[in-house]
Amino acid sequence: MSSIGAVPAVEDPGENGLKVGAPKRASAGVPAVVAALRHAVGQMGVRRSVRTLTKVNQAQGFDCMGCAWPEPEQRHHAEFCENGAKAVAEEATRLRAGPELFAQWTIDELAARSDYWIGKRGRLTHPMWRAPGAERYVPIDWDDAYTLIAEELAALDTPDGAAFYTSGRTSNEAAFAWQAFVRAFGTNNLPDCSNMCHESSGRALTDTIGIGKGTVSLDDVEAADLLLVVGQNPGTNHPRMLSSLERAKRRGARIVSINPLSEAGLARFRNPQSLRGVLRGTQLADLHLPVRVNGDLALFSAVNALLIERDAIDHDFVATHCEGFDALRAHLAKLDWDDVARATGLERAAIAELADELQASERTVVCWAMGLTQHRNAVATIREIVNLVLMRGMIGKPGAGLCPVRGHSNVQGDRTMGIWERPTPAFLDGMEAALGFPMPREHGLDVVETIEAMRDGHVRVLMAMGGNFLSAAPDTAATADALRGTRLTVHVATKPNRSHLVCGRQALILPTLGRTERDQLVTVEDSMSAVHGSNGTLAPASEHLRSEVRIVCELAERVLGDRVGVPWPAWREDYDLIRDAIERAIPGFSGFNARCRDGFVLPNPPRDERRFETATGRARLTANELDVLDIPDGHLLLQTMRSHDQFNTTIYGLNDRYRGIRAGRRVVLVRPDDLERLGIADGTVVDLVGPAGRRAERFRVVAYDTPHGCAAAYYPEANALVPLDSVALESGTPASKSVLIRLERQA
Ligand SMILES: Nc1nc2c(c(=O)[nH]1)N[C@H]1C(S)=C(S)[C@@H](COP(=O)(O)OP(=O)(O)OC[C@H]3O[C@@H](n4cnc5c(=O)[nH]c(N)nc54)[C@H](O)[C@@H]3O)O[C@H]1N2
Ligand SMILES: Nc1nc2c(c(=O)[nH]1)N[C@H]1C(S)=C(S)[C@@H](COP(=O)(O)OP(=O)(O)OC[C@H]3O[C@@H](n4cnc5c(=O)[nH]c(N)nc54)[C@H](O)[C@@H]3O)O[C@H]1N2
Ligand SMILES: [Mo]
Repeated sequence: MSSIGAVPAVEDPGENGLKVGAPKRASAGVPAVVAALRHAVGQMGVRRSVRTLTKVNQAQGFDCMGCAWPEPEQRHHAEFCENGAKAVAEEATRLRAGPELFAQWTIDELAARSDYWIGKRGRLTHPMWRAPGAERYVPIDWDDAYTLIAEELAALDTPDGAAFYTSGRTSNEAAFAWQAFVRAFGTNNLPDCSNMCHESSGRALTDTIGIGKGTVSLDDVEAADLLLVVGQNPGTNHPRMLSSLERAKRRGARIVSINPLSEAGLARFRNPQSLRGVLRGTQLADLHLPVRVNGDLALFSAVNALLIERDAIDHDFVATHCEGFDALRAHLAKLDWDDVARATGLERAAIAELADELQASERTVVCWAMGLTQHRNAVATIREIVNLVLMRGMIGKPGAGLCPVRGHSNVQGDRTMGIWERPTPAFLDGMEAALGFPMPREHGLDVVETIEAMRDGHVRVLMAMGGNFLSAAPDTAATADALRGTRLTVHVATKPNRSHLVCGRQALILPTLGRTERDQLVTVEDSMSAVHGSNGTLAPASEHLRSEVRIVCELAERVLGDRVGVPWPAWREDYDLIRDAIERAIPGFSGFNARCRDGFVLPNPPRDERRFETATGRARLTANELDVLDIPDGHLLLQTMRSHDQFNTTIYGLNDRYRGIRAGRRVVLVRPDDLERLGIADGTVVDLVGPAGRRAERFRVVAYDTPHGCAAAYYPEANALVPLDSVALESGTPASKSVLIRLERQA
């Protein structure tokens, strides 16, 4: 096994093909339809494309796994977007990564290929096993695979010697069974993708409004008169959100985008579902604030200071529902505007313009995503946004509220089901009452803590329900070493990925059904707390695939026998029984089986009745210390982001159409005058050198409009640069959007 960095600096086809053009000024439109169909037909063929794409997000169809944006009440006959079509095509592909693939190549040879190439091998078809120290994976029976896992788990000194990761595609039913199994086994080591994603949002919101979720519905978004879109690129990552923004816009809403980059999706949107949209498009953002990377805490502190100065405060709301106003006012009165200028890179006039917009608005919605959550000061930044929304009384009324835009299609549902390393005592009480066995109370490990525990030899078995742990995690080389130090790594997956190729002493790949494939009805919860069913319709990619629910229940039976009273075999046969257990265990699910077919919205006290389940029953205004990241001479502050042709670590293609980049991903975007200052020409090939000599090799410099001192590169190629211990305070989320780097010319 090679011990160097796990992501090789290779691209297929050769990186010489890389082309850079001008960034686009509009999104979607005909090019999006063409791109969607090209991907779909390329992977699935014509007939299968039509059969599959017409089922996306329909009442009788399956929930699109492209993102967690909700579906409208009135569904369009094509309720999906370009990137949803790519996500579907990627799963419903006719290509197969069967035992022949693993016979032909050693594990190291596969690991030397790019993520793009690995993903394009197709769907996994058989359970595969890497024997101790073996060079290759070989097929294994399901039964033997379960036995191997049971033996390794039994050999641990303590149940805390294993960790059980979850990615956010897992259905509610599978997630519920999975956490029940893990807690019956005896640990809360349930790290999940949320730890790297919206954990900072959950922490800030729970802290201040008493629930770790947003407070708006789709109707609120469309009824708002002002929408802030902060640190989010919906044109690529939530394209269906653009339709909602367009509808809001038609009703006269104003939109402000706050982002170091001027993303095409927020400029002009050509709605492919209407002729007018295709021909003319709608200008979405009225105001764009090119904030410096990591500058949002300063920006929102400054805006809040201005609103207080102008007395643009909803004093009734604050007096009735909030605490901490006087302390916040005193804190913001001391705001240092030089710090604000340094952190945001914005003129005071531009910040005042944002304050004007907020002051004029009766119904404001603030949307945000990874541009805010993946910084050291992320939790404080989101609390500052809560301050804004509370002081303006923008919670619990139509057209207003907080809207963290979730990523994975069921990441929010997984949390509701208990995929969480820090469950509350109340949650565990409910679960114990419903399932009848005692649950561990001590908090478990999140993603970063799991990596540290593997490194230090405390966690010896890692099992993952989906995802790509290695490539999603920070500090790729450190994570790879940690994984290699374990006794067993197990991945339940639909397609091969890098995590399968950097193994423990033994390793298993267990192939599972995807969303598109025939199984019993499952349910998911979207970003706005709506729960509904999802029905796969395609024949499974291979006869050897098992559903996630089945895998969990069979494994639980093997590992636990009848140690706890859960009827695993019955759960596996009839998911209705799992939903009955969910109904007993988790508030808000009464009548679950009867209601899930049509869908329903979970209770949300702040939204529904302006009730805040905090210690005092009031929403908390908080004083947050400014935390300004200084960029030393010769350095840049790098954010790691998604291209238009990827879903997290799954690379659909090598283009980032809206940003004008084609046929390559190893690029670093830098402002032209910063390049001049650094003495590096556009087009130069450089290594990115991160903290403590961490290095990502061979990136082409692209001159691009981004604020002074900032840079951008794609995830996961740049993950090697993110130190394991560089995390958001309080939430532990890797600070993958503020990495100090320098550029080093290739010798
Ligand atoms: N097609 C597609 N859809 C997806 C995904 C995908 O990979 N592909 N991933 C899914 C998942 S899991 C998630 S979490 C979401 C992610 O959705 P996004 O959050 O939109 O994803 P990122 O590409 O990480 O983009 C972050 C945006 O934040 C901006 N940004 C970076 N740093 C800062 C900052 O300091 N301040 C501000 N204000 N902005 C900043 C970047 O310029 C970029 O526009 O999308 C989901 N949907
Ligand atoms: N530097 C940097 N790092 C980041 C981020 C960033 O912005 N910058 N973003 C972070 C974020 S927001 C997230 S959410 C994480 C994502 O982290 P993960 O969720 O771990 O990663 P994905 O790439 O979404 O996982 C893709 C794999 O999931 C498997 N899969 C797909 N569908 C299914 C299914 O239905 N069932 C099962 N069992 N497996 C399936 C496939 O094998 C596929 O290879 O990455 C994080 N890492
Ligand atoms: Mo995410």
